[in-house]
Amino acid sequence: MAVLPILIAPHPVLKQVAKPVPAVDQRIARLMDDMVETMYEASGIGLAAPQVGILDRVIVVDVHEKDEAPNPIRMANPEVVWSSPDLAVCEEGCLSIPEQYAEVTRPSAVRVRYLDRDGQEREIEASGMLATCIQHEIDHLNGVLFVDHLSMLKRGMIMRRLQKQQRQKASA
Ligand code: K1U
Ligand code: ZN
Repeated sequence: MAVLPILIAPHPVLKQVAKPVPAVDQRIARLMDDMVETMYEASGIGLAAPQVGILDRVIVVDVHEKDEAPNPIRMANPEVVWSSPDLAVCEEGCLSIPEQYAEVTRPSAVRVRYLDRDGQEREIEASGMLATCIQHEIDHLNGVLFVDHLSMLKRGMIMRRLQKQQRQKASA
């Protein structure tokens, strides 16, 4: 397995729409494993393939608590087949927008169809942080970042703070 470099906004690849994978072959299974390792190394709870520069519809998530065993979920071609009418507000972060956080409103529960690491079709019903994280990752597959759910004012503030932080990091 390998740790992959994570793209930082405003990288143009993060705004592109990823392509469905025709099947979960060896390359996709390997990509899923590398993404799980990359997510853990970055202390994240999710990761989408475009964040590592690959425009395939693949995501990984793991929202296990610190006192629980790791529970990574690998998904190809994830698709929301049902969303709850009730909404939840959750503070979100993004490994492609480091150290910036904001509250985002989304459906509080979702049912998602996907292909697992063995290419088997599965469905999962998620609520709480898992629902938020899966929706955040599916957004990445459609070129959408959590800041795109905010007002133009808040988005501008976060992107300016990010650019300042990246400039300081580059000159340190
Ligand atoms: O897709 C990503 O960039 C990963 C992202 C997932 C995510 C976090 C929070 C809400 C929705 C989706 C992260 O893992 S950011 C880092 C993180 O662990 C975190 C940040 C804020 C709240 C909880 C966790
Ligand atoms: Zn993200």
